Amino acid sequence: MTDAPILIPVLGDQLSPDIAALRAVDKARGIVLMMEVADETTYVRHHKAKIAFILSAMRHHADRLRALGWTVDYVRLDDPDNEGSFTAEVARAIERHRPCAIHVTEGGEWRVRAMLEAWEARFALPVTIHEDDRFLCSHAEFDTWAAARKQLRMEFFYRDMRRKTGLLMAQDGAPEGGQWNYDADNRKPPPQRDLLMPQPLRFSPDAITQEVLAMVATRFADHIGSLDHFAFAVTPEDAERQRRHFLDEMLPRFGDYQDAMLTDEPFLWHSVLSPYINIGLLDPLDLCQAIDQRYRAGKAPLNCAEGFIRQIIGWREYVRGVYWHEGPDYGRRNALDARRDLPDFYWSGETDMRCMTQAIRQTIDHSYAHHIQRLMITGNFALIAGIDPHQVHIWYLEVYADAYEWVELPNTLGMALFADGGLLGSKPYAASGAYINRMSDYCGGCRYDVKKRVGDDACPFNALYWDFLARNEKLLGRNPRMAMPYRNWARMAPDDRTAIRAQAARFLNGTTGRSEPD
Ligand code: FAD
Ligand code: DLZ
Ligand code: SF4
Repeated sequence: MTDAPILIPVLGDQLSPDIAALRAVDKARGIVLMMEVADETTYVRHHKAKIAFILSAMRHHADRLRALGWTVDYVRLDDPDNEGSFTAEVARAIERHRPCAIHVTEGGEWRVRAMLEAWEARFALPVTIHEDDRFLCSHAEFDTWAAARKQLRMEFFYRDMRRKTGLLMAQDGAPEGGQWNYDADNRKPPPQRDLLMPQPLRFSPDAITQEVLAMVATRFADHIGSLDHFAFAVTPEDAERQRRHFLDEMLPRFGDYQDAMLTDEPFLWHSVLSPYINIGLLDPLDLCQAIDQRYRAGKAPLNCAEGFIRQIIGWREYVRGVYWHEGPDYGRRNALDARRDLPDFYWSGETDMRCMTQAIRQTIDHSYAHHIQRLMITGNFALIAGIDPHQVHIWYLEVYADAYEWVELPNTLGMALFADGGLLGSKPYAASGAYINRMSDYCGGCRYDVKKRVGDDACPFNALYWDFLARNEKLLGRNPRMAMPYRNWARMAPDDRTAIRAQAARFLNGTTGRSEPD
């Protein structure tokens, strides 16, 4: 038997001491390799705060693993010998440590999967790639579920996950309260401005974070985003503080205002926990169990507890399943043949559309927007304006601190843009200004009139919405869930329809060019 060590590369979104590869190796023989590498910081031009968050959390995690007794070899981005990629850094580490094997936990995107799968041949060493069991649903389980269905609807997947976990289940195997889904209770318009509205905790940068922030400010000066508002937790202890704060202060009203938007209130009653869950600082099942307990203790209403748990064991697990099930070409789909370029204002927020400015500016400031802003403001605009899904996908992957391809891509391409032709959603989430007006206070202060369809001051979402329907009638006209809007379109006077389409064309031609087909 050899005494040679076992190398355990731990990637930047695997910051849990329980990650599968660590559990598989004896501490006495394992050498953990953590790598800050140029390829990962630039494969898309991530928001500065996203890079700072991940690198600082990685550095804190290395210290934690050392304190737990692991030997950790940590390669910093500013190390002059750093070769800039996972594979090249593993090669250098092999020279340093002469391991007899590699154990690694699978990565969160096809690009990284291909990289890890090539290591065995390249390094002539046994490489074990462990499945990432931070998720509730394994790849095999999702594939079995999908194979038995014509349509992959989240709702049925979610019910299976409820049964599997026992979350919010009554004694008799029925869902708590008799219904599986309380979404209908979770669409309240925004409340009056509330001086006591909770805000997420802000964590002052410690010495490690300050060093990372300085490095990111210099090295990634040309990436989108501000570091001035940086307040993310970068340790499990601080992430836990935000988790408790959410459970105490936000959860009891989370459901009611889940879809609401208010000017200059980026967070409302949202948890702002996704960055921590996605890199391993918080465990998703543990969080859902805490919410289940709050409900049972009478500290959270059912619509709030169910609404939150559905997002995690339903949507989060489901989109991941779809991402891996559909294969590496999923990201190339463009069912609606949308070919316009992403308008420049996505990078600056400089547009007269106040809803877009609000969603984009807070994204630039905080690397955060909540779900309805992502889906019904920036996503809806891209959908009805016919923006190239690939460009939209890259934008979302870059700008949000919680963005990894396994979760971002299906949400963007499938849910927001309908570019997978209806695999993820049974109809496009297309909406006119009326929806935004109902769910936000944005329209009041906008230079556009949300009630108008045509004219210089008409809300652009209105003409774009009808133009979207008209443009895509061949594909969407027979969708039963779109029957009502198409009936309304058909009922409009021909002159009105012509004027609306001309209005949309004028707006689009002044805002976005067309990209060439692949
Ligand atoms: P809360 O509103 O407090 O929700 C609770 C938790 O549920 C979140 O922390 C998250 O873990 C989970 N969740 C909620 N909705 C979803 C969903 N649709 N898919 C997966 N998990 C969900 N989420 C990401 O984690 N990373 C992304 O890159 C990402 N990109 C998105 C892109 C688009 C176009 C859209 C429409 C949604 C995207 N989402 C993404 C889902 C969702 O918007 C974020 O998870 C949520 O806004 C994170 O903020 P929060 O923690 O305050 O969420
Ligand atoms: C997103 C990211 C960034 C910005 N930088 C690093 C890094 O320097 N080192 C690292 O290990 N991981 C980083 N990550 C996260 C990886 O991109 C992520 O682990 C893969 O995409 C697999 O999900
Ligand atoms: Fe957005 Fe139209 Fe409302 Fe202005 S009027 S905020 S563009 S929906």
